[in-house]
Amino acid sequence: MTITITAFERSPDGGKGLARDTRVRWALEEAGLPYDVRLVSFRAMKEPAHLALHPFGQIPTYEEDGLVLFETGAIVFHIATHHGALLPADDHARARAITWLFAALNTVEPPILELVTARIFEGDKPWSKERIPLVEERVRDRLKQLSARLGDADWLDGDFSAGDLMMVSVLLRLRPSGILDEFPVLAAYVARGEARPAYQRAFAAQLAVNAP
Ligand SMILES: N[C@@H](CCC(=O)N[C@@H](CS)C(=O)NCC(=O)O)C(=O)O
Repeated sequence: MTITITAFERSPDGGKGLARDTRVRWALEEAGLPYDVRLVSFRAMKEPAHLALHPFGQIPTYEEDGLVLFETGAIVFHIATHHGALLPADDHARARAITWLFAALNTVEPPILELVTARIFEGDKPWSKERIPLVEERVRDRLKQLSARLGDADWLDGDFSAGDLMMVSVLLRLRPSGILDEFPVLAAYVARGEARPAYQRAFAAQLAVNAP
């Protein structure tokens, strides 16, 4: 079995690990699966060869013996289900872990992405100064709820799972804004994720590409 993922030839974050190949690398490391990486430029991502793998011309993609996947949620879910990692055996616990995987992507990531867009891509617009505080409040509302649910637990539901991997990955995108530090419970949760040896290996691998 050969697994190949795609990643930015040069990530806009310069190696901070915020590009989404990092979460796939992390899942592969947690599962103990070796993988190859094909680096793509922004131009190549929009060309037919890459569009055949990813209809939206983005990274990461995942290829495994004829199977082609895109969307990090689907990729991490596939790694977890087909390679026996990151999901509990008990049916109910497994369903709850999958719920957190969806929650990370569908409920927590959208306001965070909105903030990234507002700060980075629309920061020079005349209405940006009024918009950013509104978006920040939406992020804080979500974080308050998430922090209350996590409480003093290490992970969202029992042992570390694909749900935690995705939630930590999503929360990491907030770090440049400083908002994560307003929520010590979540900052500590993210730090626990980052301390995992599999995350460290994934981070180092993407850094080697982006800040050699
Ligand atoms: N929902 C997708 C988002 C993929 C995505 O936005 N990838 C970014 C890199 S982190 C990208 O390729 N951006 C370049 C572009 O959209 O042109 C996923 O989770 O895989």
